Amino acid sequence: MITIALSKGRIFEETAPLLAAAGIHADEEPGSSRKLILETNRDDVRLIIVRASDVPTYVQYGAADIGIAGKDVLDEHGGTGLYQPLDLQIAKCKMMVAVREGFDYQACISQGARLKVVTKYVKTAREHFAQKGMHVDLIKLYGSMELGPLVGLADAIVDLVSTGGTLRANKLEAVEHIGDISSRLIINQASMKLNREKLQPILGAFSDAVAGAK
Ligand code: PRT
Ligand code: MG
Repeated sequence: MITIALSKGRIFEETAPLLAAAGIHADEEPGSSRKLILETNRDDVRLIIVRASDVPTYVQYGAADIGIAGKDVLDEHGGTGLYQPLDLQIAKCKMMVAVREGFDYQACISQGARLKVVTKYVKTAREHFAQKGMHVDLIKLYGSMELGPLVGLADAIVDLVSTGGTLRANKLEAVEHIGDISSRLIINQASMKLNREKLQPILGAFSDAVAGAK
């Protein structure tokens, strides 16, 4: 049995066409189903539906053979035990630093001010500010980072931005680009060796579908 770990929402939506290209169709829509294990048209392939940030963990420990996870999530996880053979070019966005409109971020940097930063991406943020030689106090949040600077919890946020609509709606502005994010196919390293003849065609179909979508 090949188990594929996916999250609901934008990753599933953008993965469904890739699965279809590999001849894999879920029996139910994860959006409407409450089931956490979805059977597919193939007897030897099933999908499990997990939190986006948990996908690498399921694959690392072999509870799933394959997963699809954002680079943001993989950077925080660290990638232990995972092959990352393919950039799927889906769920694209940017990791950014943002502040309240009018907040003089550059002046803070040049004065060497110690900034308070809220983020879900503590490792990414720590590495980014360390590389810039900036001293920051990082405060971990699990969501709605945009609120932090509005209520005095922080001076800045590190978060994902796609359309920019959330920043605008909360009168925040992006001041620094940390990196480009997209979702990656990940494979358990031991499973890749043991199940190569089953995994290789799926990997190949995904790879062709991504190349065709360019
Ligand atoms: O389940 P859990 O809440 O823990 O996970 P999650 O919220 O990370 O899952 P999900 O499904 O929202 O995101 C899954 C993956 O999609 C992420 O890991 C990213 O790799 C990718 N992705 C792409 C995004 C975005 N774009 C994105 N815009 N993930 C989140 N956002 C959020 C962002 O954090 C911000 O709050 O959308 C808001 C900004 O969007 P705009 O369009 O207003 O700029
Ligand atoms: Mg979300």
